[in-house]
Amino acid sequence: MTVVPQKWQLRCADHLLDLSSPRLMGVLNVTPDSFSDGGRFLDPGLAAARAIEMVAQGAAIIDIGGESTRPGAPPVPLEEERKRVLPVLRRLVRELPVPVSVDTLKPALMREAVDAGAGLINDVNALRAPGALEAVAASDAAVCLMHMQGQPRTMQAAPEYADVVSEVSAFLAHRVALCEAAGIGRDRLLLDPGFGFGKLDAHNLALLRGLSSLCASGLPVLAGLSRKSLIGRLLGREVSQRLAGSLALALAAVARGARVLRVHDVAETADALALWRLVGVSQTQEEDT
Ligand code: 8Y4
Repeated sequence: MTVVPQKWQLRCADHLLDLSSPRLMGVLNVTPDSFSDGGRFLDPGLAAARAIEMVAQGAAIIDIGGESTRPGAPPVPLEEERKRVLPVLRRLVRELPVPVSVDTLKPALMREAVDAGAGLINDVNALRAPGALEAVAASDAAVCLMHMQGQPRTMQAAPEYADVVSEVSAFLAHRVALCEAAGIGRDRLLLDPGFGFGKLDAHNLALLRGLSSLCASGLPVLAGLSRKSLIGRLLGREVSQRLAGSLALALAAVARGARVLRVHDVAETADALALWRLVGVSQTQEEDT
């Protein structure tokens, strides 16, 4: 009898992440300039305390980022990003019972991160940098392939699509094919439409409305909507006033089949998800094993 690998499990190096129900990825910014958490977690001790707190609140992955990817943010040199990320990563890999993700575009840091035990590489560039595919292929880590039109610095200047849902899906399908050809199995892949990355509000809303079609690829989909500026624009809210909007969009994503939510407010999102589940899980969420 052939053993078919179980669906909705993501292989993250030493961890198998169960995605049979939606999971939370808690954001841990280790940047001095983060829009959201302003330099609070540069110290590995404080970062570890926040990560432990997020896991206690229900995070199934912690995502460490040392380079701000918001529009207009200055690029961070490799050495600086290494100094921010690696001490925190080493500590979290030792102390946390969940996989640790590293948000980076840089292949050199990807290699060091997986060597240090990172379970997932979160690349907003979908492994397009020279050497990035190879860096992940040489590991057992999972990768989140995110769609972005343009480059972080300029992506919001003039986003343009004929059909945003099909263009994002086609881009991701191509990246998946390249990953598989490089030896990164489908059980290590997460897809992400990249809300806010080279998208106008109309594009973001169309992508969220059409998220089910991205989920139809059969690969797990991650949605990152937490506190994003589309909420700010649509509601007229500063970043500190975006929790309610974030929760609404999180549930809208889960309703359309998202399996991972990248969030800042783990406790609050966990409550929203818990009630969502109690109300009843849709076919799309529960079918297959
Ligand atoms: C306030 C708070 C305003 C946060 C803007 C932001 C994604 C991501 C980011 C995402 C994946 C952000 C690293 C942008 N967004 N990775 N990273 N998916 N996979 N902005 O959507 O949070 S950073």
